[in-house]
Amino acid sequence: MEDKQIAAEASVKYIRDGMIVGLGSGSTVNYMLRKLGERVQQGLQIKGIPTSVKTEKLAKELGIPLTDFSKIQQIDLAIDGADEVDSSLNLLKGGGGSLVREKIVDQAADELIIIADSSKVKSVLGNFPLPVEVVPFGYEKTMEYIAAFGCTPELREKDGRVFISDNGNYILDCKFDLIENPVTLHEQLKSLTGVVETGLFPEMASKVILAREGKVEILSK
Ligand code: ABF
Repeated sequence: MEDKQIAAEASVKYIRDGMIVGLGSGSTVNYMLRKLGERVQQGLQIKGIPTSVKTEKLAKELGIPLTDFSKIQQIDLAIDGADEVDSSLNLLKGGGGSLVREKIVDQAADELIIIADSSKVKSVLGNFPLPVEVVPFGYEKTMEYIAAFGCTPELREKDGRVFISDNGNYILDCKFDLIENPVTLHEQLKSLTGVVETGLFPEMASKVILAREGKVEILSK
């Protein structure tokens, strides 16, 4: 079993009867969904809030009951993936293009658990290009403003066409040298009118469940 699957399946132990669970996105989360689906078939009573159209589709296929923000008061636990994690549990996310809905769900949760293989752990964020979701209107100008913070923004494409997020926006993948101050950079980028959200999730995760060569490791604040 690969490390990301080990980490994903270990996270399901934290889901208890009656919980409202934020369901993240990505291949590691997909392993978690499959394990969660098995537990639901065995009688676990939970309802999930999906963070992407892809997650919603897989959750439905697995028989995981879903709900939405109009029907719930609180999200007890969110489980999500990440592209990078630093030693302060700051996250760089959005490689899958679902960062806006992920952040809405993750920040609404009482607890956020991140699942990943150990290759995601970095001393400093930024080796992975930072995804930034932007409004399509005037994105060329928004790109200029973002580049002024010391990066090279690139408009994400998929299958030869501009990638459109679940929210109808564009994603810019912004290559920084390194991101020494993720909180400051996030705030600077969010101050730009055309920016919807950044893939920096500073100080949000309460726990990171990793797997390294088959063994589970837990990072917590
Ligand atoms: C999602 O998990 C995204 O934010 C992130 O890009 C992705 C990581 O995908 P994978 O688990 O496939 O590495 O939450």
